[in-house]
Amino acid sequence: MRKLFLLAASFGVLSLAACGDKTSETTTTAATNTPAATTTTSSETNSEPTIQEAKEFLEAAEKEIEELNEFGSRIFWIQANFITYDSNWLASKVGADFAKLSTRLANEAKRFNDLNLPPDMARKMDGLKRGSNFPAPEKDGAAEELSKIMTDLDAAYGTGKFKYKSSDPQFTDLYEGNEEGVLTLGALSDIIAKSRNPEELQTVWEGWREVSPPMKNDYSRMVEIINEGSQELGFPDTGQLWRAGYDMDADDFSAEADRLWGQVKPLYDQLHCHVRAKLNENYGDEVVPLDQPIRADILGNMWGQSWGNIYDMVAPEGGGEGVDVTTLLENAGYDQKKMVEVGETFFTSMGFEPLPDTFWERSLITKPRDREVQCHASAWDLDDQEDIRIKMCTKINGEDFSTIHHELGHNIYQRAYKDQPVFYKDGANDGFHEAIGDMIALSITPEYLVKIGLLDEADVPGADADLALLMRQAMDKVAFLPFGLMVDQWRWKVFSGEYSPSEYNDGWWELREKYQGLRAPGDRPANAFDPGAKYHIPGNTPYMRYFLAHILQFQFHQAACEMAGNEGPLHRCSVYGNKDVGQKFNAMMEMGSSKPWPDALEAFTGTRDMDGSAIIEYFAPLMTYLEEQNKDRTCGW
Ligand code: X8Z
Ligand code: ZN
Repeated sequence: MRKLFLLAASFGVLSLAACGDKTSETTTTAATNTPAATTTTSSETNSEPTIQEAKEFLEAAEKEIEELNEFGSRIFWIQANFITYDSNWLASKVGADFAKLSTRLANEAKRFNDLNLPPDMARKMDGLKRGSNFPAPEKDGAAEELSKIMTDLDAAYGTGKFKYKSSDPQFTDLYEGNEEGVLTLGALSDIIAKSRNPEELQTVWEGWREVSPPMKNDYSRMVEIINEGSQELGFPDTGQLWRAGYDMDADDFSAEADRLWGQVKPLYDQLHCHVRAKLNENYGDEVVPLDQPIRADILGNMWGQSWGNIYDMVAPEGGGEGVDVTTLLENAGYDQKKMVEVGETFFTSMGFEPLPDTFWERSLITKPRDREVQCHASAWDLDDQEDIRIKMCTKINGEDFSTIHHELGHNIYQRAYKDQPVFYKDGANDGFHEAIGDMIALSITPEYLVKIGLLDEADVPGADADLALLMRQAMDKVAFLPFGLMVDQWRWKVFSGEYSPSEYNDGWWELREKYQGLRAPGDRPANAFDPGAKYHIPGNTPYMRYFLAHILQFQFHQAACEMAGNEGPLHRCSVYGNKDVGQKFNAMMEMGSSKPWPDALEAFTGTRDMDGSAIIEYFAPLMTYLEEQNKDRTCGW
């Protein structure tokens, strides 16, 4: 849950946990034993605080945060890599320390509210006053209770399993050394990706969701705690706190998300219509009725969030084959490490420094057989300097090849802003952080694959394969958009109380249907807590960032390709080897969160607005094709 790139700052210095303790109840009581508190002289003497005191407060706060960051990160790293009673205990303890520090600093910062601070200091104070994304109230024991719940939820997800024996020979490998058939999420996801048997898909899909009902009480208790914490920070609820982290009014941010969705929804609607029709051809009316939302278990992904694994069912006829990266990796005998090495080469080709030796010594790249690991991929920065790493139970396939670029993008960003003060060691907004590596992965074109020796020149698909290439991308990127949006629509409603605990699951499906046009394969049990079966809910990671990233990465790609003088279609453009683009990209990343995000966006793209028109341009030929395919169909659900 608490990977480091979430740890330091993010519009709240410590976005990982939160809260306060006895010593933080007032700004003056903390004076005795903390560096930040040593600046409280003026409040002790009842005089107005000065700008000099504010400056000293920020310097002291920075030191405290840096120290706890490194200590805490190393504990969280151990916990995520070895989930045991003791590592959970440690993570829970240090999480409470973060929570307390965050709340104490937020409260202390309020002392300077009436000062007319220079803009940079005001920005740092604002960040501190937003506390963390999961703030606990100040009262005794709240930080500890919150941190334990968050640790337990994360561990419950990371250790989740379901016993299922498939008789399908393509899954024999999953049972090697595991005759009992107790499967982890990785194995269950393989079945969802590859099985075309609706009964099997339903069983496995429902089976994984048995991991989450036990989380529900903890989750609702957590919501109570962080809402109280948010209110103490001055926000009506935690959703408002989260939405306040985008250099604009919280309500304006909701409207901004709606506006972006409005730009891309027509494209999603066309894709949905076509995919449902193709699934209907494969599965028939009973499994895929043409006037209903699509069953969420038959889309090749455990959450129906990206659909690339069922590309074979929707491949455009006569549109060429496209390129199947999984097959290329297998044919070339790549192992997991080689996949990461090649990912690194993309960044070095653009002028970025190679990853440090410690990256290779300390990262986790393959799934260990003999211990519990939080397998959800993440990127870490352990010392806010050079100790960057990834943790990933990598599979040798195209999806994970992209995810490697995604994770390395986080690491490259972290290293780019390492000289910023700790308050600004973060993305321009959280969507930027998620978009960096994805933007690079958009440059994995057939021509690029030739350059790295994965594809023969003679096998580069011609223009007749453009639709196939676009369809492959759309199945992942376009399909993702409404999922990226709905996860936090759900959380915002949970935080505001619009969904009470008894409505958690129905609310989840209301939004799954509304935005994605999906439905569960069968009735859900009364105790179901399906949101808990998606990592970011028990892992407590905000999700709107991924929606934004899916918009931003196409904006970045479009701008980069323009810089590179690309004249062909966007989906054939690769900025591999382009050092000018690398330099400009780095200039944006070096800013961290020191400036409002529109400044960072402008530095790279020349525009100050997030804008869905780049993704629309990218997929324009596919849109035309989809509209043609759908013209006699009834779309919608
Ligand atoms: O969680 C992730 C990354 C780590 S930040 C692997 N992603 C989201 C997900 O898996 O749900 C990347 C895309 C969306
Ligand atoms: Zn990420």
